[in-house]
Amino acid sequence: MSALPKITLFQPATRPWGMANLSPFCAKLETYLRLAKIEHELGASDMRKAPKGKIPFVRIGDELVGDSQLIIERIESLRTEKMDAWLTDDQRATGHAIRRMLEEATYFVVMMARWDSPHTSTLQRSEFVKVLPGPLRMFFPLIVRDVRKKLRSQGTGRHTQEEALRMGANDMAALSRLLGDRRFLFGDRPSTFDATAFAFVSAIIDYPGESLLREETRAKKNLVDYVARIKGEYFADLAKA
Ligand SMILES: N[C@@H](CCC(=O)N[C@@H](CS)C(=O)NCC(=O)O)C(=O)O
Repeated sequence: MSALPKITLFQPATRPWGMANLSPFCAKLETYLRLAKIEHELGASDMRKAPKGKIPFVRIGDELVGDSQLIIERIESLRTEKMDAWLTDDQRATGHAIRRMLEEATYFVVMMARWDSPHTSTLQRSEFVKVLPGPLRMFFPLIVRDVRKKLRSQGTGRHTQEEALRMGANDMAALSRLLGDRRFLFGDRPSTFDATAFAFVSAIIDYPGESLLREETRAKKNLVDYVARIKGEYFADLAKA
C-alpha cells in the first residue's frame, strides 16, 4: 500500500439515529475512507474554513479540499491500489449514473422530507442545536427559511411533498432493482459507488421522520439488509455510540 499524506476529515461530530452522519455527503466520504481502509482523523467542521462553503471537507497533507467526490478522486489519484480498478467499463458507467441520481436528485427529496414539514424541521432542530454554537441556535428559523428557499430555486421545492417523495421512492426502487441480491452494488467487494449508495439509503431509512419515502424504502429488504451489512462490517463502533 502506498503511503498517503495525513488525512483529516472535517464533519459534524454527532452520529444521530444510528447514521454515520446527518449529512449524507459526510456519511459518504467517511464510508469511502472506511471501505478503502484509509487511515484518517476526524476534525470539527468549521464552515469558515470549508473551501467550497460546504461539508464535508478534508485536509490532505497541507491542503484543504472540498466536495466529497473531488476528495475521493484526489485520494484515489494518490493510491496505487485504486478502489474501482476491478470494475468493468459498464459497471463504472452504471455506478456513475447511480451516484449522480442519488447526489443530484434524491438528495433534494431527502432535504424536502427533512426540512419542508414542521414535524421534521423539529427533528432537524434537535440535531442542529448539538453542533451549532450556542448564540447561533436562535437563528435556526433562518436556517429553515434558507433551506426552503434553496429547495425552491433548485426546483424540488416547487413540488408538493407527495410528488417529491414519490420521485425519491422511485429512485430507491431503481436502486433496489440494480442492487439485486448482491452484497455490494457490483459484487462481493465494495466500490466507491457503494459509499454513496450506503449513505443515501441510510439517510432515508434511519431518519426517524415518517414519510412515504422512508416507508417504501424500508419495504425494500435488499436495501435494508445492505445498510445493515455495511454498518456491521465497517461501522461496528456506531452500534456502541
Ligand atoms: N457536492 C457536495 C455537496 C455537499 C453538501 O451539499 N453539503 C451540505 C450538507 S449535506 C452543506 O454543506 N450544506 C450547507 C450549505 O449549503 O450552506 C459534496 O459532494 O460534498
